[in-house]
Amino acid sequence: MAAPPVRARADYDYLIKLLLIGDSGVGKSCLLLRFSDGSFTTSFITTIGIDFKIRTIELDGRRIKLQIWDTAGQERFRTITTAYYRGAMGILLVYDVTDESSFNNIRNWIRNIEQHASDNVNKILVGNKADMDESKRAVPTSKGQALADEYGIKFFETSAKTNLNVEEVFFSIARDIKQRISETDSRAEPQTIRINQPDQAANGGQAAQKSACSCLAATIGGRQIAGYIGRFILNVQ
Ligand SMILES: Nc1nc2c(ncn2[C@@H]2O[C@H](COP(=O)(O)OP(=O)(O)OP(=O)(O)O)[C@@H](O)[C@H]2O)c(=O)[nH]1
Ligand SMILES: [Mg+2]
Repeated sequence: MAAPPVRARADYDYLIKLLLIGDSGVGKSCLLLRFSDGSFTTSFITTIGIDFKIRTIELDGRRIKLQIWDTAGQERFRTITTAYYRGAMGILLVYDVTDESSFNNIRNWIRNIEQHASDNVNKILVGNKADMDESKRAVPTSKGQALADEYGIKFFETSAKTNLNVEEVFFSIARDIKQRISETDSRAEPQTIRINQPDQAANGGQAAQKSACSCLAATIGGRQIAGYIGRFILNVQ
């Protein structure tokens, strides 16, 4: 009888970690609920600290597991929420098109990213509540676009209520991150073990171990092994 596989195959090719930030009340949790569950509520239940949801999407024949962290916009949770910036591969900066101060604060949120996130993190600007009556609008689309252009990032106006552009925002940033990851992989030195997808944090490092072990098996007999092990340890940390 054949031996059972050591580990079942992961149910995704890439794990992408996203973070939603922006002032309290702009609709971060509603955008996430719309994207993950397809639902919307008008009641405002402010996020306490941090929360997350998962949705797996398909991009160019690859399964991308999106782990989306939803932060509290309230100042009193800032210490907790900024601790999550470092692990993010992409950040959605959300403001409310009917609330000018939430738009003006985007510059502060970007400063927070510069201080706490990885240098290569992907960013996207999102003007939410675009369904609201034009008489309530405080930030014209052109102002949102100009700010995004200034920072060289993509921009979408969305509505969690009507589902306007919600899929587009998440798919757009996921596609950009996937491209960045694959470009980094293809530039890697051939002798370096690439511990890429699936993410080691999500499965206790087993995937990383598996990929390192198969590489070691293929190169046994050479003095390079010590170097490989060293790099492996660095990569899985
Ligand atoms: N009209 C309209 N209302 C929205 C939309 N998105 C969210 N809201 C409403 O805005 C309020 C705040 O939404 P939340 O998603 O809880 O806001 P948040 O950004 O998560 O706020 P914090 O958790 O405090 O940071 C709720 O009453 C929602 O119903 C939208 O696209 N259109
Ligand atoms: Mg919230």
